[in-house]
Amino acid sequence: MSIRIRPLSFAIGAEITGVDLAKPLDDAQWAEIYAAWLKHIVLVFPGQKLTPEQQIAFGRRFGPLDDHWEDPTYRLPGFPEIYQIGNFMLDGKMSKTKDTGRKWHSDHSYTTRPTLLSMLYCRKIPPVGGTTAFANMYMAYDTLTDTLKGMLENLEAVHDMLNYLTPTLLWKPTVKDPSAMAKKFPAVVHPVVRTHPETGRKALYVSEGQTTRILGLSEEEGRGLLQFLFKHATQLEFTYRHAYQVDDLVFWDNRCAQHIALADYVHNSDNPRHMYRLTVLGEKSGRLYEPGTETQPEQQAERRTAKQAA
Ligand SMILES: O=C(O)CCC(=O)C(=O)O
Ligand SMILES: [Fe+2]
Repeated sequence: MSIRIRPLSFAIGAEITGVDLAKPLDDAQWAEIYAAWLKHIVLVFPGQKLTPEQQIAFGRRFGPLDDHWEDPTYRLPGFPEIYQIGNFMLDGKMSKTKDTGRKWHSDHSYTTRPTLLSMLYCRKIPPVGGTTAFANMYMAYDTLTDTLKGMLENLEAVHDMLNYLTPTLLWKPTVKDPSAMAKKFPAVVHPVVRTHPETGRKALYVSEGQTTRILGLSEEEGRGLLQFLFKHATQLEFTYRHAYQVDDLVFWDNRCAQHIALADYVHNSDNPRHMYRLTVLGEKSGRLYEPGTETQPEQQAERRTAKQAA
C-alpha cells in the first residue's frame, strides 16, 4: 500500500489515502506524512478506524499533548488527551463545547504558548453541514505588498480570549462570567508576522476571533488595519472548507493557518456533531499584555532590539 496525496484546494489542505493510522508508521511513511503536513498545512485522512489509544499514539509523534486542564468535563473518560467537542449529550445535558471555534482563529493564540497542531477525529456528523474552513496564512502574508509587509514585520498585536464573546449573526456566546474568563486568560501579545520554525516561511498571525489591537498604533489606525487584514487573510481563494464524514481524521498547523467551525447546521440533540479532538503543545511565542504599552512604539522598538540581542 503506498501513500497517495491529493490536494483539496488551490491554497490549503490535502487528502491522504493508502495508510492505516491504527498501525505504527514506518519511518518512510512518517516522513512522507510529515512533509505533506508542512506543505499542505491541513491533512485529511478519510475512513480511519482508530481507538483513542491509537489516535493518541499518532498525535504524540508530533509532540507533547495537551491534557485539557482548562475544562476537564469534556475529556474522554480515561483519556485526558482527548477532548470532546460538538453538540452531543453528556449526562443528559447538551455539551458546552457545541460552539467551539465559531470565529476565525488560530488555536490558543490568546495564550503565550499557542497550540502547535490540532486534530479532530469525526465520530458523528449531521447529514449536512458541520464544516470547518481553513485559511493559509503564508498566502495571506505573501500576497501583501512589500510596503505593508515591511510595516507589519515590526508590529505586535494583542490577542484576547474575551473578544470571542461578541456574538455573530448565527451564534450567541453562552459564557456566564466573562470577568472570571478574563482572569483565567489575560490578554497576550504576539508578533503580527510569525516565522514558521520548520519551513522558515513567514505567516500572518492575526485573526478576527482573537486579535483586538496593534501595539504602537492608535485604536483607530489599528482597527482599520486589522479589518483589512482579517478580510484579506480569509478571502475564499486562501481557504478550504471541509465537509466531514464519520471516521475522517483531520489535523492542521496552527502556526500558519486559521480556521473556523461554521454554524452551518441545526444544533439539536437529534443532529449530533461529535469530534474527538487532541492538540499538540506549541512553543512559547508570546508574552502577557501590559496595558498602556499600546501607543508607545519606542518602547516596542527597544524591546525588540533587546530580544534580538538576547
Ligand atoms: O469543530 C471544529 O470544526 C473546529 C473547532 C475548533 O476551533 C478547534 O477544534 O480548534
Ligand atoms: Fe480552533
